[in-house]
Amino acid sequence: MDKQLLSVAVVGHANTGKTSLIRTLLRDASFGEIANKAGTTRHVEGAEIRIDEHQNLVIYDTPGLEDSMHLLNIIDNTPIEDSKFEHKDEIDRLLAFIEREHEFPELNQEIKVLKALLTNDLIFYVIDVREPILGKYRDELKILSYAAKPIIPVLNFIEAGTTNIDNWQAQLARLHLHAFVSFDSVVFRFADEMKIYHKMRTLLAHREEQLEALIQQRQQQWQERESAAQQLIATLLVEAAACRFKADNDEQSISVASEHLQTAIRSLESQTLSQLLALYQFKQQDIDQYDLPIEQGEWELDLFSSDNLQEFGIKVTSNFVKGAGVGVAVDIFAAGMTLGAAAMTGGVMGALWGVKQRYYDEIEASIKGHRYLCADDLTLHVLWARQLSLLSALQQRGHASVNKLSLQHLDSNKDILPKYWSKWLSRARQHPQWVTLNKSDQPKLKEKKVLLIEQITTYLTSLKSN
Ligand SMILES: Nc1nc2c(ncn2[C@@H]2O[C@H](COP(=O)(O)OP(=O)(O)O)[C@@H](O)[C@H]2O)c(=O)[nH]1
Ligand SMILES: [Mg+2]
Repeated sequence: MDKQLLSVAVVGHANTGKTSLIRTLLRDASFGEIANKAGTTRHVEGAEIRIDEHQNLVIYDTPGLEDSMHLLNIIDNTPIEDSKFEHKDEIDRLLAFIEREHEFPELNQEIKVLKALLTNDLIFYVIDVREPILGKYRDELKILSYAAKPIIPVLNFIEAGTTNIDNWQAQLARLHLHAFVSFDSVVFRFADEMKIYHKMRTLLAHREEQLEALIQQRQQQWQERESAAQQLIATLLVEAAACRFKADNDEQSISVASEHLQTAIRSLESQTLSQLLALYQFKQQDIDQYDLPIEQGEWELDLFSSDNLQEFGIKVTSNFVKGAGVGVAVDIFAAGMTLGAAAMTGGVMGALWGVKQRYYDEIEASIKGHRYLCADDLTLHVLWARQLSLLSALQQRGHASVNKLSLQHLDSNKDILPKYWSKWLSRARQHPQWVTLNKSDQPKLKEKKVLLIEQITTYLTSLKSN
């Protein structure tokens, strides 16, 4: 069976953001071409959004309507006396005009738009609300109305054009267009996208089921993706905290171990980064274009640079020595584990065995003059803040924006750490095996790790709903 299609044509004046809107809806930055000049889209190009195995939503991009006054004039003067035009209405007039397209080579682009109007189920009419309401827009809307298709005006650039929105609404209402939506493909909100689909469902009553399925599917996809991302971040935190390296009790050995530790944690963060970008379908060229603080798939700013503190608004408190830099790996004993002086003496090993089995390695290391290095709290704080900022940037931005959006403005509460933060860290630090767990490992260990990741993920989810 062929797929059932629901089709939308996106029309509007040149440069109102038609291609950008489609990119954002598709979550695909490679669709079409975007430029800050008129006439980038010269032909009709379509792309599909899957609803389920039987149905798709197809969205067609169209060239801008350039000279609507001239076009309207010609259409209005196109004769429809011929008997083949039985309705003698505006649709017939459009059809009669299209039949004579070869006479109007200069209107070649506009005619493509007219064809799209007639062949699709619904029209998105994209408006740059920063523009004053000029005669050319009224003419455009009049032409659109001839096709007698449901129209959803999409008010774009709402962030920059707030003052004009009321005027546009009033004008649209005079033209019987009440079901508009506002959208900004740069400052993207998932709720706005949902509004578009809800309006479609209202206007296309006979397609209600199909649109309901689309709404469900989009919502589910969005949530699944978000929780997958939260899980990636929680896993990163747990594994980075669990990371440890053994060093002898001398400067040289400690510095080598620190290097290893930093390399390991950098690489964990880097893996998470590529997983997050893949999850949100950002490709390398998109990142360059959008100027995220990422270069060649890596964070521009090194995790262990103290510049992170300012960049991510982290206030340095308590036992951190100002100016000492981030990522000074600390002895695991300094990181909150107290075994008491007794643990340091010989013979105690046997006594502790069984009771504090978990600390066996540390005790042994300290007796033999070794120590373990793990990431300090501040490093993990920076790591956490970076991931939260990145996630919020990936979620908020449409696939259409080209301006730099600095991460640090996205979340002013980054400095507030979760209530159980220290507990999480100390639990992870006690389980160095968690970094490399694989299938053959004990299910018990894995279970505990999964449990902690779940707790952190739940915390992240609760942040969202507040
Ligand atoms: N600030 C902002 N810029 C946008 C928005 N939509 C599109 N743009 C920019 O406007 C320009 C024209 O967009 P484009 O999608 O090519 O318009 P089209 O000619 O109608 O397809 C591009 O530079 C876009 O990045 C928006 O909602 N907000
Ligand atoms: Mg375009």
